[in-house]
Amino acid sequence: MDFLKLNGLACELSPISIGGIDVYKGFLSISDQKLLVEELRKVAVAAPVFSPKTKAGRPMSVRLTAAGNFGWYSDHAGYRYVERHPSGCAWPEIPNLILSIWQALVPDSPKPECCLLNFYGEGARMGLHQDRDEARFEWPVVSISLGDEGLFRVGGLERGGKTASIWLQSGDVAVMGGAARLNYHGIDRIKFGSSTLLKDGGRLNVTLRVVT
Ligand code: MD6
Ligand code: FE
Repeated sequence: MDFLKLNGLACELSPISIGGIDVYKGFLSISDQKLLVEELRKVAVAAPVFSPKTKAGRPMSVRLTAAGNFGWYSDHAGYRYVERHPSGCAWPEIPNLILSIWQALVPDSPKPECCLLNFYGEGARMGLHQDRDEARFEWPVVSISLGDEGLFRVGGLERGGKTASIWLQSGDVAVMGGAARLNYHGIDRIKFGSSTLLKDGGRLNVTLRVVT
């Protein structure tokens, strides 16, 4: 695998299933995580993070940006993928290192078209939601956790149903596909300062998706 010194091969690791989402604990070595942060910083320089507004008009506590053919945006008009950063520039390319994680875990899926970066500072959270802005739901979403721990909650296909939770730590990678692809999920809170990976603390989550 290019560059990556993964702690194991995906086919040899047994993920933990949480609400149907496969979580590969400790998938990325510390050196992988450091390389990823360097690459993702370059993305955030080319495409600075911003706080989109929810449909209700409140700014999200998470700051985000993206790489790839599409980024994600939201305002009063709703949630959608967009081909340009709010500045009008195209999104930077998805770093090869990130593509190799997708390739390692879901080799039979087409290449991801969006690499969404969610940055959680102290107190940031993400409410329960479904990932359903993509044109098709047959391809998985791959999610990489870096930095501080985040409490990930997963439910089913309906809001208000039973949920299960797991702390996602730096280097964990989750795959949400198959019957779980449209399950509700969110981040209740982070343990600010629990990791030293990011210079100023916080949590960085990277999700990869096929959009069209
Ligand atoms: C987060 N993750 O971990 C938010 N979406 O910060 C997501 O919203 C997510 O982890 C789709 C698939 C996996 C995820
Ligand atoms: Fe999501």
